[in-house]
Amino acid sequence: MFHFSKYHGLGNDFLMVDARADETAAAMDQLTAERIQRLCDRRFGVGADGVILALPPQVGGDVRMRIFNADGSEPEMCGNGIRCLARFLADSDGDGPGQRWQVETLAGRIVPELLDDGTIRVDMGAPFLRPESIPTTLEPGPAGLPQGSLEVAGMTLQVAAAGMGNPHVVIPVDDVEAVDLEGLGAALEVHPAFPARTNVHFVQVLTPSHLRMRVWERGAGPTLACGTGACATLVACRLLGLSATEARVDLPGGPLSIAWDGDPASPVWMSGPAVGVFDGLVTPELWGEDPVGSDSETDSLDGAVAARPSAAAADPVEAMAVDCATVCVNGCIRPDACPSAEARARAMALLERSSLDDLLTLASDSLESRTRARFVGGG
Ligand code: ZDP
Repeated sequence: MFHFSKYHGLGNDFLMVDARADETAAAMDQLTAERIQRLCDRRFGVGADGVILALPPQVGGDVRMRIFNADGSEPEMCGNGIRCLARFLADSDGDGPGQRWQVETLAGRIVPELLDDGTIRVDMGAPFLRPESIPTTLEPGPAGLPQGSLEVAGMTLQVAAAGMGNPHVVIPVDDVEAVDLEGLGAALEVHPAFPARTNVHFVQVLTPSHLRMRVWERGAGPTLACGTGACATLVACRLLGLSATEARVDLPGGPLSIAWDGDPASPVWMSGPAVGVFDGLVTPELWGEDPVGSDSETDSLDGAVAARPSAAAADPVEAMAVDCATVCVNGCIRPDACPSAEARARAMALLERSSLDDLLTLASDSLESRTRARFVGGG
């Protein structure tokens, strides 16, 4: 069963999955783009801007993070998401203020830290300012970052581009509320000036230390907040001479605090909240069965992973420790080779002596006790 925890950073929301156990990590290659779209669908699924996996580290970090947008695409980094990851790990492992995590991402090593007031401060790394590193076809301009004018939906927009591992285009405007976000956001996301598509940010400078943004995200559309976007926007505004080195950045979902000293080699610092909302289990119907050896192996997210070492990795149900009490409520799923025959016998005995109401109470009690342990007790 796919167990997730719902978290958000200023309304930018994610399904968090603890896949730090090797067998669960192996099973995650069944998380196909199509399944992510289903999970993130706000009507037919759970609903989220994306899915975030906490995975075993590969290059000496504390944990590896993979993020998937609601459309199933895999970006390099996420700002609100890494704060949610820090909060999720702290809630799961019982960590307190001062805890820092060396997180491996496709954008390099990122370091969130839990602060006394419960917010998370993140060393987001240095910005990407060379066109090929963003990537963009815009040439570097006088402000020291790629900039220029782009024709979009019949308008000529003055834009600047910066990367935080993922691409961002920043458009200073007089009034963000007056912007046609749906029209311009969607068009700019796929503009040829951005070969890997891009996140789109309209920014209004209220004062040099107070900015206001609206966001259209690559692979997610309009969102209430974008952490990497707020960082890229402060960097662009600083280089364009529109902002100070530190600013409060207001997003539709709330404010972030962003700081950057203007030196291209210096890290950008982001501080803000992250909140746990609920835990859940996804039904087999929503997860969707995929017989072993089916095509889904080829459309799994990471082809390289498809070439698995052992049969166990080919069957996520086999690879995961089966908790008959929650998984086999409708009868044992692997009667031929139940990985825990003893558990199966207990499950069968439980079924024989319990009414449906008892079983439903049991299932909800177990979910509630786990959620309470994580959100209240920690660990
Ligand atoms: O680069 C992208 O495709 C983004 N949509 C990734 C998600 C970014 C995020 N919203 C953030 O806060 O940086 C999570």
